[in-house]
Amino acid sequence: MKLLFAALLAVAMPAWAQVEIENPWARATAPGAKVAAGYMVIRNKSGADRLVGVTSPAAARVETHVHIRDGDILRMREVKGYDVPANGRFELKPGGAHLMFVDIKQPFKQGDKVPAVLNFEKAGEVKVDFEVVPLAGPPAHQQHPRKH
Ligand SMILES: [Cu+2]
Repeated sequence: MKLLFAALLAVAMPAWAQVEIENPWARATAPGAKVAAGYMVIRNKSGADRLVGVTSPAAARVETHVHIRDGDILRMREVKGYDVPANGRFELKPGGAHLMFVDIKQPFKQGDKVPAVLNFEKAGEVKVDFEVVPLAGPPAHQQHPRKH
């Protein structure tokens, strides 16, 4: 178990990367859906950086979105990327910031790994695979966030 965990980490976090991606996941899509949302935690081990773009072979384009509360309504808005503070973290999560895979080429199905390339201003390209979880809910470890 420990070995497997180490192997997974090695894939997600190359030793030279100054930015680490934790727990990248996406929700399975409903039939006919054209968009899908992706979430993750960006951890920065260096100076302030910025996620400036994302590409994926699974979608025509990938946008960076945030949710903003407008009275009782939660609206989605595209932003020009996310600032990741020096030696800090930026979390994409349901109801907050998220990647939007637009015009997906096929439905995201539970168990799929959706590849994407994150482009950081300083750290450069970081490859990541989003694990697709059931449409019904976030993965168990998302339901009870750990306190840091
Ligand atoms: Cu969105």
